[in-house]
Amino acid sequence: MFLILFGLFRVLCLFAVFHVACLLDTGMLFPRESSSREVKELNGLWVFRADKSPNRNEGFERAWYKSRLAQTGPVIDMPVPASYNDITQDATLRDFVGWVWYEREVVVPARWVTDEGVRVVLRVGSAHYFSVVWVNGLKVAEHEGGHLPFEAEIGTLIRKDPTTPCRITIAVNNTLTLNTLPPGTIQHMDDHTRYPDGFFVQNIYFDFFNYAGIHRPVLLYTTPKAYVDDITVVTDFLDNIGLVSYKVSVQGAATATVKVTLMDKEGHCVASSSEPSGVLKVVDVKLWWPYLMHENPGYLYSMEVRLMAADERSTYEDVYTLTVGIRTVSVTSTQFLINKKPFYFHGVNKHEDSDIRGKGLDWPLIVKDFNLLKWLGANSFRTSHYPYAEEILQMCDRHGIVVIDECPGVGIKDIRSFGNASLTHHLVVMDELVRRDKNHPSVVMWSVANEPAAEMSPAEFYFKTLIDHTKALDPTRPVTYITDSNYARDKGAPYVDVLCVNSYFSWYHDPGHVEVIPIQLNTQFEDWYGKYQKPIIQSEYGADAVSGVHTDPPMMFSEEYQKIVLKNYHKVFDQKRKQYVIGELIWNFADFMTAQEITRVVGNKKGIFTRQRQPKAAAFILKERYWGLANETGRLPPWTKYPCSL
Ligand code: BDP
Repeated sequence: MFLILFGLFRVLCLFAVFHVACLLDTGMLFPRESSSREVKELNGLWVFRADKSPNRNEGFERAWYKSRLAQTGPVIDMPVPASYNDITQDATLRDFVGWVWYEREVVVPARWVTDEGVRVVLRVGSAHYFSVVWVNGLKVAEHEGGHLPFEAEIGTLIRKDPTTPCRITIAVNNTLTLNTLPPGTIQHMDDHTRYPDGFFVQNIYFDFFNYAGIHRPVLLYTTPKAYVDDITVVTDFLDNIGLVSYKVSVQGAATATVKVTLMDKEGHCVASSSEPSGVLKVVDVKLWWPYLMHENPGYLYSMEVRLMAADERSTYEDVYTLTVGIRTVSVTSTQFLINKKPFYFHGVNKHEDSDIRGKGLDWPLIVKDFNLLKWLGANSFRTSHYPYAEEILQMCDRHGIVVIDECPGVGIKDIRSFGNASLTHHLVVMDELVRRDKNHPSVVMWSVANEPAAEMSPAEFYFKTLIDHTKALDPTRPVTYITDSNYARDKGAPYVDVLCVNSYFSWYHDPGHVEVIPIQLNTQFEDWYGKYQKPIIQSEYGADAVSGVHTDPPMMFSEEYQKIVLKNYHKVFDQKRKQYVIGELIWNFADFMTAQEITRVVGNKKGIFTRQRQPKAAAFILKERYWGLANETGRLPPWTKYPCSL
């Protein structure tokens, strides 16, 4: 009994601080259909026009949102979701910097218009980078940042003139500046003896193509006027009792009653409550376990939240169902614990990247990637270097793939990007990220940045503020950022919970000399652990291999070289994972597109799969290793028993 009370107290304490520091005042629940909510997807073909005027501002000067886009000039078809860059044969559109315009007309169901008790919400899953949205020529939303959703309520607008179709115009600008996340700079070349008039380039400090456009689904959804705006769930367990602490936020009603029902996979009610917040107790709990750590990974309960409210005109009922995985996460000086058991990350770093669609959400690709992760025996990935689609995190929840959830803080290299404006925006991005992803059991750690110039003096204040803020937003998950092993003095490292270190021995340093890897990697681990006494993840390592290039003895860029680099790293991991190394994430899952550079042969080739998801020789090395690790550290479901036939 005492233990249960203590557990309840612990979960309530964690919960009390959850969200105190968030600057946002509304929720961002994933849109789901229910008996009270409808969803209308607006994916498919949109009308498109890039603003190629010299100042890229003609669209605003001539108010392209006021009429049909086709009336302003030539338009083309553009699929949504997709990056626009690789859709046409036009190199100037592939490399375009500035505003592009999307438009779509929608026929809205009559009931949405006539029923004043219905809220109609327009939601953009993500658009890169800065977006402005109009409905029938009136501005409804602006959003900064490329990888997170935003919404606008448009009910009153579409009711203004129910006879006209609803015209949605979205202008998207991919320009990156010192204060955007990721940062970049625009450089104008004014020397007319060397460059044509008006020539400028977008400089970036990260290693992937700056794909742009509407990358995730656009949709309309409805809720009743009084509705469930947000739900926050924190879980714990004691012996066989699961504890689900929850809080429901309601909008649009002065008073409302709430009924919360937690159901198991078979749909049986396992706990319920009539309070808007509280703790549900689940007897004989089925915990959420990572893939390959348990016979039944990714167990999810469903939490149905039913809200009832009334005003002088009507009564409202809203129903929203959230999936809930019951698990805990904690960190010691040498271990990462999931459900109080040591967890070793054997996984990958990914990108949202593929042929033709660029960073556009694509279901065949998502499912293929999960099949490859499972084939490989990977139990985890990092969302390098930005938040991935919610649809991907839902797959992780269901399949038990553990996620380090990274914000787009990649390439913070210029001292001016450590200033107030950048920090303020970075804090808002963390608010938006935690708001969106806080309820995913698969997300076990936040990463606030990748390889920032952490040696610079403003880095200490910047990262202390950012990490403190993130911990205040969510005290239930560890926080990290990814560091470059070259930084002898990393100003943010004292503030992270887990050290995540990237290194490329025998590639960017001592190219061609794989024999240096064991000694350099050993030194890296000893130095970092010696300084901070925190568990370490090798968050990146790898080598480029052009698929089909073979050399013996191994040479850089051949499949054999990639293999031998990996094997040399693995020797050291095997010594250190018995001490304080808690994971290894290969760079990268698949080849991916980058800007055109002399060091890149049509993109980065460090994938163990090609961009088309075919294995290189290194994939088999990793597969052998990961299944071996899983056999040693986990409990394999019978249907996944490692096939030793390599
Ligand atoms: C790392 C970066 C990653 C790059 C990788 C590489 O974090 O974004 O793609 O190097 O150069 O330092 O392949």
